[in-house]
Amino acid sequence: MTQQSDEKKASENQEQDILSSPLGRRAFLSGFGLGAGITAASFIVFGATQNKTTLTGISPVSSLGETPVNGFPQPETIANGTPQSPAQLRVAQENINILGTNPRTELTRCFNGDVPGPTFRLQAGERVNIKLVNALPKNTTGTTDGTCPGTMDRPRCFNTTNLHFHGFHVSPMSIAPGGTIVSGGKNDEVEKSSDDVLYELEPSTTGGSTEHPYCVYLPTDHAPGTHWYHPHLHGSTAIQVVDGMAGALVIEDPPEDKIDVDQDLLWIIQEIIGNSDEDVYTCGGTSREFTVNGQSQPTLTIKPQELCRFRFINATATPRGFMTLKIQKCNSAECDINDVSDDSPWEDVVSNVDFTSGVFQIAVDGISHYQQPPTPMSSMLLSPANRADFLVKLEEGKYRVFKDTFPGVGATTQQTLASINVTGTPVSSPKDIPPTIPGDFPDYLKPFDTPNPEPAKTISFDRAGPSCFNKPPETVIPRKFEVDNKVYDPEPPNETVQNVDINTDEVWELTNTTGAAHPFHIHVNPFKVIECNGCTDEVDPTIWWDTFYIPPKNGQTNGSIKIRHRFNNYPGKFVFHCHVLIHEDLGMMQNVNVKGTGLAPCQPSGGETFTWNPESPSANA
Ligand SMILES: [Cu+2]
Repeated sequence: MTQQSDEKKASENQEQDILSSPLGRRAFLSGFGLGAGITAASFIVFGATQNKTTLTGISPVSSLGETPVNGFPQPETIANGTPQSPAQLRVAQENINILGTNPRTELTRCFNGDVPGPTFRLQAGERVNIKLVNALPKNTTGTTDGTCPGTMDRPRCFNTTNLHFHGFHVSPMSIAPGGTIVSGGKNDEVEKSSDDVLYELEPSTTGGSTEHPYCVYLPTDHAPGTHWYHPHLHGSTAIQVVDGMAGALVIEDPPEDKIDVDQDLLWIIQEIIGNSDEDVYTCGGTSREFTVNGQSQPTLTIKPQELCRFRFINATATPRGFMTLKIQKCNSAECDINDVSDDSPWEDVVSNVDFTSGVFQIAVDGISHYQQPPTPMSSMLLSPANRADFLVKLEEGKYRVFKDTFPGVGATTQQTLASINVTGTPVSSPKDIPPTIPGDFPDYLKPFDTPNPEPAKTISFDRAGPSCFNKPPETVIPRKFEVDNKVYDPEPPNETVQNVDINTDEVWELTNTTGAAHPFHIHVNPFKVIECNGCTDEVDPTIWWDTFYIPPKNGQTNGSIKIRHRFNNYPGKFVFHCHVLIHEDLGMMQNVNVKGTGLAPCQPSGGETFTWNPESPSANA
């Protein structure tokens, strides 16, 4: 290794290891303990932004959802709207009270005055009708007139927003006034949008609010499962997601495939950082205790043998959000919930292979393991944006949901996310965990019936410039995150884009030339991971993902994965990117053009089609 590459490696480690240094880690963890454990250092970590001014005149609202289950918070569920009367998601800046073990208040941009945002429970074949209202103040970062300019390698437009329906197999396009099908545009240039993240809803420059309707038509054969929505305005995605702008999208099982459970519970994991600015993008910038459903270490109380479905959503945006998620039991008379020592009496739950008790995975990224037995598993790698569903049936005792470190990601922290008390009289006639998961793959998720071809595309994930982002005014060249050594460019002539044909499938090889892991996420169509170089665990090639981490470079060897995916049903333009959203905002994103004829936006299955040809992007067929 040359001296130069040694230095590069050292700086990449520095980028990752701020929180894993002995002082940093101890300080971070001690902040969760009882008073005696709190040191001066912990206040430096947690108090980093406490001197900032906060808005006055806004009374704090509770982040506790409206439908707690035995004291365990659940986000409010709101009904889908109609085209004439859409459900409303109103984005404004509010003080949020985070309740629970370590209460705090955060000034955040949020949906409908709450964090997380409301839950939508939907059916396949349904048209999702949402009006997004932007009541944020006008932009001030990098602009003098409140509009949203900026370059694609810097944080920008913190008060411009939009919506992404993460995990949905739907059209990525919009409709302009007059009916032309388009990708992107600002405010009233676009009449309504499906899952178009290139659309930008700027705030009002004269006070008041702006608004935009979404019409997201789920196909009749959409797989039921756990997904989520969040803003996706390139340059402010990370800051808005750490603010707390995220909510659950649950597509319900059809009645014949529904697993009968006693409790169906969302677990939305967030690191809510309010009143933030470019700090979010710096190395070792502001960090916070992670929450579940907007609470610090909430407690779920259930009965022995009660059957629960847990739907975990990793709604985080920074490298700290990588986690090994564990459900652990206290195997001692007494356990300290925050004990992270090697000889801790907390041990991963042991699952019985006869399904009488334990923790069993049934779905990943919103797609069930159809016709397979539920997988005994009480520990799972979860990258930012991943979801995982489990059937859980526990014996009497004390349990915790623990966020452990992620292999190869130095920035990840250890923390207890929640407690589970299993107590009381066991349920008299317990519900059964099914021996196989009911339902079947729809056509767009059927197994591939040909051998894996050679990669059609090889795409690298790269970093340029210094190891840390520097807040303006910058005195050094900026840190950039890139794909194929280029920062994201949304428009021709230098558009960064991959072109594919509709209703084809391809293998892509994704390489990581950096010392940090990058969770690859692509919109509209999920993928299978058919090969991984650098993964610590074997990857099941039958599982569909919409987000999977590309392992970091190890020595001189790049990390890499090979994925295979289809581009079914929906022509148009969408994106793939790193779901460490601070990397996305600093440039690690590209467009995808799916060329050909297929379903138009806001159309039901079998409805009107259009042809997308990037040489004439406004042409309707
Ligand atoms: Cu990344």
